[in-house]
Amino acid sequence: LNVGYEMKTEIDEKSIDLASQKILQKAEEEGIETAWDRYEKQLPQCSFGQLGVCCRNCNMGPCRIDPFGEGAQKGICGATADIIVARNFLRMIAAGAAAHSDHARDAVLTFKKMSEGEAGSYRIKDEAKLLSLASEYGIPSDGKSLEEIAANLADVLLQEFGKQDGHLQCTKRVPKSRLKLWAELGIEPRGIDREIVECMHRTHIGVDNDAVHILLQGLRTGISDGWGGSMIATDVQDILFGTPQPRKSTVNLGVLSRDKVNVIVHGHEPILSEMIVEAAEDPELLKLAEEKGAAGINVIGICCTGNETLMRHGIPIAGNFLQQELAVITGAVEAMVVDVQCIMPSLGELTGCYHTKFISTSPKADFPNTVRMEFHEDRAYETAKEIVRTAVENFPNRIPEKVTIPEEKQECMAGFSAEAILNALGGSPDPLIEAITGGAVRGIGAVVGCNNVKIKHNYGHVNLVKELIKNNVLVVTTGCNAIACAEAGLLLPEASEMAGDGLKAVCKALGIPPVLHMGSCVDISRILVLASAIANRLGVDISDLPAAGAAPEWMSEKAVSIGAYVVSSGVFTVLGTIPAVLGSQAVTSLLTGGLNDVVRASFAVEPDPLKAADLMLEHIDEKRKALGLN
Ligand code: SF4
Ligand code: MSK
Repeated sequence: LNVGYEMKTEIDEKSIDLASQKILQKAEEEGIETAWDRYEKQLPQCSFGQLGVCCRNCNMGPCRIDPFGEGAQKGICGATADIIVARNFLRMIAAGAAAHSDHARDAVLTFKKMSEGEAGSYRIKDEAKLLSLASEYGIPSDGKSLEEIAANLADVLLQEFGKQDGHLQCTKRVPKSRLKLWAELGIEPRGIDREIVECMHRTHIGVDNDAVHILLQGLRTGISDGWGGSMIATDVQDILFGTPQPRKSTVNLGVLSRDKVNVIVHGHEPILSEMIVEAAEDPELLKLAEEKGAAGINVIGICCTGNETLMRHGIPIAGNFLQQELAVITGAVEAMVVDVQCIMPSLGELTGCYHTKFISTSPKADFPNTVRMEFHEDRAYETAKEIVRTAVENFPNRIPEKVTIPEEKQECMAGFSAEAILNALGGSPDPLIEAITGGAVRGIGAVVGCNNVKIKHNYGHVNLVKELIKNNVLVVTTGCNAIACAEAGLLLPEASEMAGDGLKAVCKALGIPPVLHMGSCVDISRILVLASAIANRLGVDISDLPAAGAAPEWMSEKAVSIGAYVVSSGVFTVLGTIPAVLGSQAVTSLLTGGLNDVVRASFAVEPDPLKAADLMLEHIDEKRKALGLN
C-alpha cells in the first residue's frame, strides 16, 4: 500500500545542488521551515489519496475504496475504484489545461488591447510571426495595418476558446495522420474552454461513469491545452515580446547581487515581467537606487516567468520550483514579485522573516501577507515602475547579518525557439534529420516538468538528461527541468563533452549545446511544433519518430495535462513520480499499456532516472528499427 517516499533528513539528501544545500543549512540554523520540513510533517501521506481512491465529488461522501478488497468496494453512489480514479485523474487534467489556457486567454486579451491602442506600452515585436500566424488562420493582410491584422487575429484566437461548432483550428499543425487518428477516436478538441467545462460536467456525480470514456475526454482536453491554449500562449507572447533567439545568461542562487537591488519575478506570465525588465532600466529608478546606496537594479527570475525573461532577454534565473523559498532565505531579496502558478503560499510567512516585500500582481491570485499591486495592461509600465520603486526603497532595510548569497552560479545558453533551432540548422530540419537517420543522433528526448520533494531536488532531472546525452540523444527541455540542466552546466555548447561521440560532433558543428532550452511550460508547444516539422519532413507520424518524453520530478496538475497531450501526440513518456492512479488496475494498465492501441503511445513510471533513460533508449531504438535505421 505504501507508494510514498522516504524522508531525506540530511541536507545533501534533499538537493544535489550545492547552492541549495548551503541555503538549506542556513534555514536550519535560523529555524526557518521549508517545503522539505512540511513534507516530513505530512508523512506518512494518506494511502487512499496516493492511490486515487478517495472521492468527494458529492456531499454524501467522502467515500473511499479499500484497496485490499476487505472493506468498501464502492462509493455510496456505487462508483467503483476505476470510476473514482479515472474521475480524479480527469479533474487533474482539467485543472492543468485550465491553468495553461487561462494564461493564454490573458495573453490574447492583452494582444487585442494592444491592437486597439489600449495596452499602454505593449507593441508588436515580431511582425514576421504575426503575418505568418495571420496567414495560417486565413486572415488576409493585404492593405491592412499591422494593428488591424493583430485585431483580426486576436478575434479568431479568442474564438478558439469559446468555439461551439467544429474543431480547433490550432490543432491543424499536427501531422495529418495524427489529426485523422484523433478524428477517428472522437478526441479532436472542439473549444478550449468547452473541453475543460465538459471535464467538470462529466465528473459531477452521476454523469460519466466509464473509466475508458472518462480518460478519452482527458486526452481530448490535454490536446486542447498542448495544441490549443499553450500553443496560442507561446505564439502570441512571441508576437508581443519577440521570438526567442539563442543567448547566454547565468543561473542559480549566486545570481543574487550583494550590492544591487534584487527583484525576483516568479510565476508564469511574461506580460508584467516584460515591463519590470524595462522599468529596471528606467533612469529615474536607477538614480533612486543609487541614492539608496545600491549599485543598480538586478532583475532575476524563478520558475517559468524566469524562463520567459531568460529566453527573450537573457535575464538570469535564481532557481526552479524548490528554490523559491531558498532565494528568500538568502536574505538578499528586496521584492518577490509573483503572478500565477507554482508560487508557494508559504512565501507569505517566509518573507515576513526577512525584509523581502512579497508583491502579488494578478487579479486572480493572492497569497498571505502580500503587498497587492494589481496589474492591468493599460497601466502596465506605471505599475512595473511602482513595483521596482517599492523594491528599491526596500534596499536600505536589508539586514547584512542575515544575508548569505552562495557563490555558485553557472553560465548557460537558452533561447531555442523552434524558429531558432531551424535557423541554427540552416533553415530546415534536414541536417537534424540526416544526423538522426545517419545515426550520429540516436533520437530526441523531451525532458520537462517540475521539482517534487519526493525526489531529491534536481537529481532526477540532471541524471536522466546526462544519461540521454551520453547515449547520443539530443535533449529538448522546458520549465524546471531546463533550470536544473542549466544549473548543472548542461546548457552550454561545451557540455557536448559529456555527450556521446555522435551527438558531440553534431553539437560542435552547429555550435549548440546538447540540451536545448526551449522555454517555459506553455512552450512545450514549441517541442510539438518541432516534432511535427520533423515528422512531416519524413512523411511519418510523430509516433514513428525515435523520440521519447520524460517528467522526472513532476508535481503540478499542469504536468498531468502535459502528459495527456504529449502521449496523445504519439510520444512515449516516462514519469518520475507516481500519479494517483494505482488504486485502479484498469486505469493503470490503460495509461501504461492500453493507450498504445489507442494513440500509439503510453506512459511508464520510473523514479530512478538511469532506469528511466534506459526505457527511453529502448523505445527510441525500437522506433529506429521500425524506420529501418541502424
Ligand atoms: Fe461517494 Fe459517489 Fe459522492 Fe463520490 S460521487 S463522494 S463516490 S457518493
Ligand atoms: S514552473 S509547472 S513547477 S515545471 Fe512552469 Fe516548474 Fe512545474 Fe511550475
